[in-house]
Amino acid sequence: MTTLSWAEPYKIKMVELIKMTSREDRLRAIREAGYNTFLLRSEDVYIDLLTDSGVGAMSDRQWAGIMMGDEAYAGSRNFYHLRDTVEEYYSYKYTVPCHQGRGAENILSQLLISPGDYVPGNMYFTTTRLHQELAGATFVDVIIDEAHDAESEHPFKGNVDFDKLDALLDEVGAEKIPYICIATCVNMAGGQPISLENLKRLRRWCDEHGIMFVHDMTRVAENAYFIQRRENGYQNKTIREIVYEICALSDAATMSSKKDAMVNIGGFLAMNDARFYERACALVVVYEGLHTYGGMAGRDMEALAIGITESVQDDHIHARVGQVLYLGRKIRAADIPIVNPIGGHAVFLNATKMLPHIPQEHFPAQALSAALYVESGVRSMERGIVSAGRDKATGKNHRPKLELVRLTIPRRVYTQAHMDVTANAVEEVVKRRDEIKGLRFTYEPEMLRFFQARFEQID
Ligand code: PLI
Repeated sequence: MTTLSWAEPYKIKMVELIKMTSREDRLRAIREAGYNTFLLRSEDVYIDLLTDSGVGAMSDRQWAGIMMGDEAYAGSRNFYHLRDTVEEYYSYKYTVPCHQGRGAENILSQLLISPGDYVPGNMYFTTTRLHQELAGATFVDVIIDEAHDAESEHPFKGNVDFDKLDALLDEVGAEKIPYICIATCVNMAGGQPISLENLKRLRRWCDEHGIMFVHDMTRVAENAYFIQRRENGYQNKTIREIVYEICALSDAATMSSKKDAMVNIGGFLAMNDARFYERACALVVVYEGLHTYGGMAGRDMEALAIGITESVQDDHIHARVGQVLYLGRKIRAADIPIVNPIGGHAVFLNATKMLPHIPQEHFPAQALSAALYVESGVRSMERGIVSAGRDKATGKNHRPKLELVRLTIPRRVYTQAHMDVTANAVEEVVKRRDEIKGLRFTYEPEMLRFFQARFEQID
């Protein structure tokens, strides 16, 4: 029974101690980290909102599953449990385990893309686009314009714009579009959902043009929550039913199980076509491992199978998104600009508005993220021009309209008091915003630069 309160449907059985550091410690740490929060040691972090990936708290049942690991090289019973769970909850007939989401993206991109192809998607994701590009494709953004506007209150900012999709089709032809890649609860847009109406229309479009529909289902349960709350006709459906309905519209999926499914490591590629499965099995052995473990330990596949069942429970998802909404509303109430509507996995601060004195080429979101850490020990992540990287053809910086700092909430980890501390920390850093300086690169990696780039302050 879903109640009005988002109170957690669990109690705490084990805790991990964390400690607060001094401002001097944090200043030293961020300088040593080249102003990149990815390069901090986690021991120097108080509240870690870098990501929701692989950092959720597993349940006692999942930990019991760890003890049930069958570590046979081939044909582990945990693989069959995982495969059956994927089919039961997500509809896909065949499952190829991978070590995490990008492992699945690599296999998918290599199998489906030929050099010169185009892959449309509802906004880029860093690793997804990179694997498409490494396989020779060009990513084309077909998300609605509202998704690029932090202030638009559109309830389904993850929706596909069919005019953009048709324009691409007219320009390059269906034979150059091997598939469309659609993310549920679009990460880079601020954790924004896609509607079932839009997904159904996309299914018809794909059938009409003979184009495959691939689903990045990393945060599908959170997307289902917004459908249940916002889309006509779904109020009385369960999250589990909505998740199944979403998945059943697509032909294949990549999954980073480190998010929705609350495991520390793991993912998969799933599909309905037997021939595609055969080809994926042939390739997974090259990069990940045998097709019955693909880079995952048996115990991790067991924890994942259990995590999937927990991730679609209404009470769980209500509490999970409820906590994100709680933090977002608190920050918004202090007149701090964030992406609206508040998303499913994170609150995104609008750095463009918060730091108008820093031009985008001096990385305002990166600077704000570093300043928030120094202020409070809260670790966040840049999601703006640094994350967007460079255009593969021109070498110039992509210049995304959204220049954001992401406060990402791990699942089942932090308490309401931690959210209060975080909101206060953001308020404090806003008070000192004029002191925040822009940054420039001292080291810029060629690929996925945001992970390991280093910066210095511009005086
Ligand atoms: O981190 P991986 O390789 O398990 O998954 C890659 C990945 C694919 N799709 C989407 C939508 C993601 O959000 C994603 C990973 N996201 C990370 C690590 C994040 O911090 O958001």
